Amino acid sequence: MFNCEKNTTRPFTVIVEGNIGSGKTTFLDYFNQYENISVLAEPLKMWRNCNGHNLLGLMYEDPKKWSFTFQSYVSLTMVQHHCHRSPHPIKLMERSVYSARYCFVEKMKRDSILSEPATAVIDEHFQWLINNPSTAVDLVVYLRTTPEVAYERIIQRNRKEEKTISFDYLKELHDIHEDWLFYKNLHHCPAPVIVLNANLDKSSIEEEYQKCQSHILNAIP
Ligand code: DGT
Repeated sequence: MFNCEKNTTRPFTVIVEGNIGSGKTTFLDYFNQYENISVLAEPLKMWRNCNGHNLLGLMYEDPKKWSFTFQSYVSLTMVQHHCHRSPHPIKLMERSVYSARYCFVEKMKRDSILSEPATAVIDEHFQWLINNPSTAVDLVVYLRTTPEVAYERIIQRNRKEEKTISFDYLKELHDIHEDWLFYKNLHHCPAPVIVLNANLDKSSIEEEYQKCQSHILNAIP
């Protein structure tokens, strides 16, 4: 069994989840102001450049060919974040091994993008990971948007790899997040969930963030 935090106390670990375009980065930026929190943004830069290969771009260009490769790399980079030795008592992570499996791989399974053998490997790997102490989490913050708002934000930010994302894709990914974290009838939640209204725009969202601020900041005495 691996435990990257061996001989250290595991920080209070918060994973920030929500659909593509739900505002996870803005949420993390807000909590960056606190000195006792380590903020780990999603390793998007690595996904766009794995030894010269843009795996994110390849996955969107040809999902059947590249999804397994992409998910393998997502899993590695997420484990690196779960294992990150935080110098602070609180750690905030953008996404996790959980949303990779419970949302994205779930969607790929439904769309028959992954072969059964590929899914079997991903599942064995995932089961092994979540039985290890390093992937334990203490709180989930679910940034809940409507798919319409998330879609509009994706259009506005205009990331070149994401041009092929359709509204239907985003809506199904939304439903999967909802079933997992709001209705809690899909997969198990790894920790208690705080749901925030992430449809609000930048001018009013900080008030919404404050609803979970004390849960995070007061977690460690
Ligand atoms: P935001 O807007 O700040 O809430 O965060 P985003 O939308 O930049 O971050 P995220 O994680 O929702 O998505 C970044 C890109 O990476 C997006 O195109 C979806 C993709 N992505 C993230 N995790 C996975 C995964 O496990 N599998 C697949 N297929 N795509 C993923």
